[in-house]
Amino acid sequence: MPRSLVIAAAQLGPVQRAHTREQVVQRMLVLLRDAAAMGAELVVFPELCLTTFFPRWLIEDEAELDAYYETRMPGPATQALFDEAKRLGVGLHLGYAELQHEGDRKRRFNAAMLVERDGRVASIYRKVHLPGHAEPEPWRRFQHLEKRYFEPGPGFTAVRAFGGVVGVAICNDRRWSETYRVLGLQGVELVLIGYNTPVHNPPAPEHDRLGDFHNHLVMQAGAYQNGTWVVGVAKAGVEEGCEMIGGSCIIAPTGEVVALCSTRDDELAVARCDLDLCNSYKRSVFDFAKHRQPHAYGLIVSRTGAIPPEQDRGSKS
Ligand code: ING
Repeated sequence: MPRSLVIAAAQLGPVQRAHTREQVVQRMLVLLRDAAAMGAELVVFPELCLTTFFPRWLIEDEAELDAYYETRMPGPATQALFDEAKRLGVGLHLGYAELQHEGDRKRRFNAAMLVERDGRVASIYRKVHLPGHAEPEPWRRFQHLEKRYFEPGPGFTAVRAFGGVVGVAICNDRRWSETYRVLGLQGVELVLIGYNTPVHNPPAPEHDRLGDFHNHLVMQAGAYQNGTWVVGVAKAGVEEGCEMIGGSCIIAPTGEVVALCSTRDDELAVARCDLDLCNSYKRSVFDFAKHRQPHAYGLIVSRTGAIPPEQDRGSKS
């Protein structure tokens, strides 16, 4: 009996500053119900899906900034979504800004929660790779202040859920091969990744034309090189004048895209994912125990930035 799981990538179109959480949840409920009607057992929503992508602005008033975070998940606005998912027997993944109070200290994470079909919280992941910058850079068309508004999370932990081994990553994490390999070394069979990705990247505008290509390149590579399914889900479209890519997709362990959104609006991409499709990769070309050579990989952990060799070996001096 194949361990198959019907998964829906539930892409969201733009969420404007004026949109309330309740309005966004109403859109999510439509996607959830449509996905359930299509047989989905897990519905994957994007990164920071409840609000507009607020790191694009410098927000100096702390109360204004805090208003973008959740202190409880589910909270007042999302309880209806969690209740409906449980009623439908459908699992959820959703990204949100998490504000924790530790004594008189505030801790802020770019988080994502995985909820099983019975409503149990299977995992809470906190984004490790925070792109952008911590101090405002006025030269940019828009800011990307994730390093200002969030702390890096502790790491990548796969959990048993939905009949398999499931990992979560968020947005920029998907660009780093370490993300998939740390999960791969836990036997991951399904990696869920929400993202909010502007088309324009101010430090490297020459990359803009390749945004959609790089989006799929990194997730397809991660899937194939670790013998896992990967589901990438965008909050897409033009938010407050900032254009964001779509391209939400479901990628098989073969590396192939098997379901794809074609708009930048609220849209579902659904596929039946046979988790046993991972096995032929995990037991052959990517049989880690048989083929990996950790003695050669030390720099990956011991070194952060690249350090080139001192000089050209062929040089006379
Ligand atoms: N967004 C982007 C991402 O990694 C970015 C940041 C944009 C990186 C464009 C490179 C190019 O997809 C988030 N939220 O991480």
